[in-house]
Amino acid sequence: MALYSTPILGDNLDASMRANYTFVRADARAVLNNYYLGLIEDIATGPENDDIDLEGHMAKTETTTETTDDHIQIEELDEELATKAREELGDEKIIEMLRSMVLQRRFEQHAGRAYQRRKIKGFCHLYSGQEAVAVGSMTAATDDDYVVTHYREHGHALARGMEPNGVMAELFGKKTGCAGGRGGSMHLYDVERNFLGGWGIVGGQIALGNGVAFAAKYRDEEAVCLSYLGDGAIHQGIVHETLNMAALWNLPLIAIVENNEYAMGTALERVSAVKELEKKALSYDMASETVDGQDVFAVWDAISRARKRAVTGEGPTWLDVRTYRYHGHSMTDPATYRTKEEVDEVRDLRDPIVRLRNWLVNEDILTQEDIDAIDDEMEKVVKDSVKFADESDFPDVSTLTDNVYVEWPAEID
Ligand SMILES: Cc1ncc(C[n+]2csc(CCOP(=O)(O)OP(=O)(O)O)c2C)c(N)n1
Ligand SMILES: [Mg+2]
Repeated sequence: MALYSTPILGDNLDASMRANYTFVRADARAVLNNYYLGLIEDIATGPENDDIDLEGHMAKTETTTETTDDHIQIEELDEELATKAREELGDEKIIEMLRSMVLQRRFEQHAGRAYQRRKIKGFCHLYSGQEAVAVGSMTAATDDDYVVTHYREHGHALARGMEPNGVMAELFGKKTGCAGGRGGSMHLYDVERNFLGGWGIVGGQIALGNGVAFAAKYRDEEAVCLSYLGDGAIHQGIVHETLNMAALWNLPLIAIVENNEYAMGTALERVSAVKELEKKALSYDMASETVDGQDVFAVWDAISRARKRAVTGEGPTWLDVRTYRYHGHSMTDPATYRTKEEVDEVRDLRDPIVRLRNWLVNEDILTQEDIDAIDDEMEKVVKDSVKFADESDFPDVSTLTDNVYVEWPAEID
């Protein structure tokens, strides 16, 4: 934890700095103590035992939808949208969607463990719970579309088809990482896949996404820019300037608010005068809707329709995608601002992976054995990525100043 590496300045500290520093140290110590005492689940990233199910609760491995004393009733996916997805995507594609979601869940569990082993340093924001947003939206996108997203983006990168090895190595800061080890967890990048970053300034990335959308329109490309932001970004001035410009110029921007109910430790309801975020788009005369972000088909459907609007010149879309994050804001967040019961309720009733698995089994598309095999396979893929990252080298010091300035003449098309 960086807090402990701060040099002790002793008498040179003025009183307010000293008070702050003492507070931060005490806070950090409390976090660690609670972690070791097992009081904080969220700083940990999942059970060490690989046999345990994806959610950390044995009961939820059941694929039943009956409610009995022993079984938990999981919410079903929207039947109409599921039927539409089956007709338009086909079963193989839907199985791929499940595979991607399981890959992400396993990836985050291992990323969390690697962080605890201090293999990953700096910030690390886990995505578990939100997988349906990344997978539903990327499934609706074409290879020509662009992605500009926030810092909680491991899931987006994997859903876009980036190699787990390259993503994990980036988290480890290794030169085999997708950004050469220079970006880390918050700055994943893959130009070939039009994946233009993870960005850390809350709300800032939506303006970049709008610039990309502008370029796509200017070049007459049949492409949109999927621009993700958190609920914590919606009151940033730049977001509103961007929405106005996108609507005014009819840009192919799809603004996807991953509304996971919290911005760090602050609940959305405490900061937003408007509770139904889709209303925000009314000021800009822009299409908008609220989407169940725990239903991968609902996300796919909403983005597909938004994409169609954008490429046929009907302009941008703003989506309030309701989701939830299982872990704390970042690896050092004890998440004391919410109860374990609140987290468990989402895990028990609306987990996006369990909902899709149940549907697949109920529709006789997959068996429980198939589902277990996918889980085992993804676990192995992720374990291999950890090994790959661990065994890769750090960038050489001689490359320290590489990429600071653009090579000239730059290729401009
Ligand atoms: C402009 C700006 N202000 C403050 C921060 C510090 N900060 C980092 S993450 C965060 C909360 C963002 O929450 P949200 O947008 O809901 O995304 P989530 O973490 O829930 O995915 C804040 C305030 C920042 N990075 N940038
Ligand atoms: Mg949030």
